[in-house]
This record gives sequence, structure tokens and C-alpha cells, in this order.
Amino acid sequence: MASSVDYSLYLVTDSTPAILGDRDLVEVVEAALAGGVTLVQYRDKVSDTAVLVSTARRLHLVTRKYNVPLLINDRVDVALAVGCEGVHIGQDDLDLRSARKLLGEKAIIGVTVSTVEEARLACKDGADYLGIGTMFATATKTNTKNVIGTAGTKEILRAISEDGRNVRAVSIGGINASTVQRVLYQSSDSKKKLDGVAVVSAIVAAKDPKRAAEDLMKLIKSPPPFASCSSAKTGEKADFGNLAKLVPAIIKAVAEKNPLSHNMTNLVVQNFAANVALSVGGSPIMSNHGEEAVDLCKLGGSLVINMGTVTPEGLQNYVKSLKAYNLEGAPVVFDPVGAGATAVRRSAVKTLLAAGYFDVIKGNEGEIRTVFGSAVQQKGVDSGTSTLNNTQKAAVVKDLAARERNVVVMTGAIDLVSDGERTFAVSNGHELLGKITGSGCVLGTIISLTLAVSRGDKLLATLAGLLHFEIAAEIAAAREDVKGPGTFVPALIDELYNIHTAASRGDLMWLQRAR
Ligand code: 3NM
Ligand code: MG
Repeated sequence: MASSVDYSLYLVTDSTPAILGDRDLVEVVEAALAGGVTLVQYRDKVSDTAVLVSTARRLHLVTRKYNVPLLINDRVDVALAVGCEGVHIGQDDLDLRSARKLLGEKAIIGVTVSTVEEARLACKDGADYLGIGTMFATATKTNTKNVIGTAGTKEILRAISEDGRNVRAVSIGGINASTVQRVLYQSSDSKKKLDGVAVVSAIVAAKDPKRAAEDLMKLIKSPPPFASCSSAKTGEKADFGNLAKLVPAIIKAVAEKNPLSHNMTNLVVQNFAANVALSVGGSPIMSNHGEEAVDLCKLGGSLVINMGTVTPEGLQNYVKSLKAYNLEGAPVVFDPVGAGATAVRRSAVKTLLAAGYFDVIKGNEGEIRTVFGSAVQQKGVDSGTSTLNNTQKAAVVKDLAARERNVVVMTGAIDLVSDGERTFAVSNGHELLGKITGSGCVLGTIISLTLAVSRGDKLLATLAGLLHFEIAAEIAAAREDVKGPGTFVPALIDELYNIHTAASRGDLMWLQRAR
């Protein structure tokens, strides 16, 4: 029994008025079963034992009708009295070994874990599955110990993949129709995927629990819209030369398709970013109003979220737009400007990573390391003093990209790019880029345009934007009329434009500089 359980859509019940309302729990569960729920846990922290047993008996009648196992939260005695299929125990409940002794080998026993240590112990003690949480902060259970997100969940999955018994795993906490696909996509490690998700309010509090279960199941069974912009196949060789050959076609496609680049960017660079987008053949719109994203995301372009002048209201607008673009499967670039400078910015990074999926994250060393989770103190938006060599930087970039299942760019004298499988160092560019404002920001804008026309390989799209920009900077800096940062800016815009027209003509001279 335990090994054949389907964990895809795991309903955890809640009988509190705030979630169940005045409906009958058994009716709600039956509707959810009709909608395709594959496993049910009766969770009631307040009722008397007699009520628990009688409700569990009624629930067991309907779960058996649907051939779905019923587990009881915490109460091994109730499970024994009812003769249902098992229990789910938390870290503060009866320990797993004792529960197993009482219930026997055939019972399904799951354990709540929020750390690698708890997960390892539960595996060792013979858990059938782990409820890994808390994925996102949730009003349903406010006393949870750790909000671990997709990154923390992935770490636990990686740890339990080392356990030979193939312990199963579900994620819990704040999972609903708008988050479920990303949870499954970003949590999964190459060696161990989530077997499913556990939800309370997304089904129990839904107006129509059957429909809610059906909708969730559909989402669980299909890849998220943004996965169409998928990265490399596992094990693919990183061949810079071969990839660089594909770059001109992408720059040409930007010129031909004139895609939209929706920038939610800082006050300093709006004008510069718009000019740069135009110079490479894009169609810029500077809009910081989150409500506009529902229309803009449908226009075939992409979004840049640049938190250079973040405000509380701005952050809410970023979240709205991010969700709209994710839903549409349209690419999003994240520029975590000054991420390590203040507590507000570090917190904004966390909020945004929990709110949606970024196809590309681009920043300097301090920013990327902050997004990765290192304690880095940035001064203003500068990178801060570097303590890493290039090999270490490349490792951070690769690990972050693997964790988020996206592409990460760390800019610097040498730019590092990775999709978690293939990692490249690009040494084009010029130091004058560090003497003007917004050079990193406008790179985000260019990458948004190459991503918009090349969704098949995000790493290639990112590399195309990066080479276009860095080589233009190199050519501009070498011009006789460029005397310093002031004259460099217009020259850079000109050379971005020149590469764009050269690529359209099929002239590839500029690309010979790629290194
Ligand atoms: N356990 P919803 S979170 C029962 O983190 C429970 O261990 C959690 O409810 C944990 O799907 C949670 O409504 C509640 O967010 C999940
Ligand atoms: Mg418990």
C-alpha cells in the first residue's frame, strides 16, 4: 500500500470557520475527491476525541469509495480506532518509531520536516513520505517554524535523494493555483522531484472544492508556461564558440520583431534604458504601474524588474507584474540593484523570489551573492569589495542558476553567465562602463529583448544580449571622439545601434571580438 500511494494532490483538512465556513467537512472532502484529490489527511487541532473519531469514520467511508488513503494528523489513537491507512506527524508529535510500533509496517506514516537534519532523521526512522514546509508563509498555519521556499525545499530533496528507500515528498504551505506549477518546477532537484503538493485553503476554502481540485490537478500535470523558455539539457557541454555562432540570428530577430521591453526600472536610468532599447531594435515602455502588466504581458515582449529605487508601493507593483508575466509565460529579467545595501532591499529580494519566477537574474557580485543568500554588505549600488576569485564567482552563478532553474549573470571585469549546466566567462567590455550610471541596468533591458525573441534557450538569449552590449562598449571606448565617460554614453548608444544594423545585414565583423 504505502509504496503505491499517489501523492500528486494531497488534501489536508481544516475545520475552522475561517476556512471551512459553515459547510460540512465530509461533503467538502467528497467534492474534493470527485475533483481528483489523491490523498486525504484529517487535521483537526481542536475537537474532542469523540468528535475526531466519528468525523474520521465518516471521512473514511468516502475516501474508501474513491480508493484514496485517509491519514490522521498527529493522533495515532484516532487512526487505530478508525482503522484508516495512517498518520501524519509533526516534529512536536509522537515520535515516528513509536507511531510505527503502534500502527505497524503497512501503515502510511508521514512526517513534517523543515530542515535537512529533520528530513534525514525521518528517512532513517522509516517515514513513508515527508511533508516539506513551510513553502510560503500562510494564514492557515501561522506557527510554522521555517519558511523555506523552493530553495530550501530543493536542499531537503537533494538530501533525501541519498536515502536508498525512495522516501516520497510533498511540499506544503501557501500552495494554490497561482503557485503550484512554480513550486513543482523550481523545487525539483535533478535527482529527486516532489511527488506532489499538500493544500488546505486552496481546496477547503474554495467556493467549489471539486472544481478547485480539478484545476489544481490540471496544473500539476502540465508544465508551467515559463518552462517553454527552458534551459539546456542535462549534461550539455559548454561550448562558447558554438553558442556565439547563434548570437547574430538573435540580434537580427530583435531587429525584425521589434519586441516590447516593459521596464519597471529606477528613476535614474529610465531615459537611458529607453534609448538603449530603441538602439537595439526594441520597443520600450517604462511602466511602474502593476495593473498595466496584465495587458502588456500579452504583447509578445518581456519585463525587466529593476529595484534600483524600490519603494513599498513599487514592490507591490513588481509582484503584480511578475505574476502576470509568469501566468502568460512571458520572460522576466530581475535586476536586484543594491540588493546587499540595506535590510529593505534584502527583504525585497526575498519577497520577489517567493512571488514568482525570473527567467534571468542579472547583477554585480554583491547583488548576485546577496540573492544567493550570502551576507554581503554593499555600499550604495556598487558591487562592494570582491572577496571571490573567478572560479568561486562562477560557482555562485552556477549554483544560483541551478537552484532557481533559470539563467544568472554576474557582471564585472569578467562577466559570468550560467544556466546551472553551462557556465561561461565573457571578457568583453570596457572599464568606462563602470564610470557611467545605468550600464548594468540597460544590459538588463537588452537581455529582455533577446529573451523575448529566443525563448527556446535562455542562456543563448542572455549571451546574445551580453555580447551585443559588451562588444558595443569596447568599440565605443576605442573611438577617437570618446574622451571619457561623458562622450562614452552617446558613443555606446551609437555602437549598439551599429551592431544591430550590422547583424541585420549579415555583417559579423563585430562578433570576431567575442571572447
Ligand atoms: N503545515 P494552506 S503549513 C498544515 O509548514 C500545514 O508544516 C504546514 O495550508 C507546515 O495550504 C500548513 O492553506 C497549512 O497554506 C497549509
Ligand atoms: Mg502536528
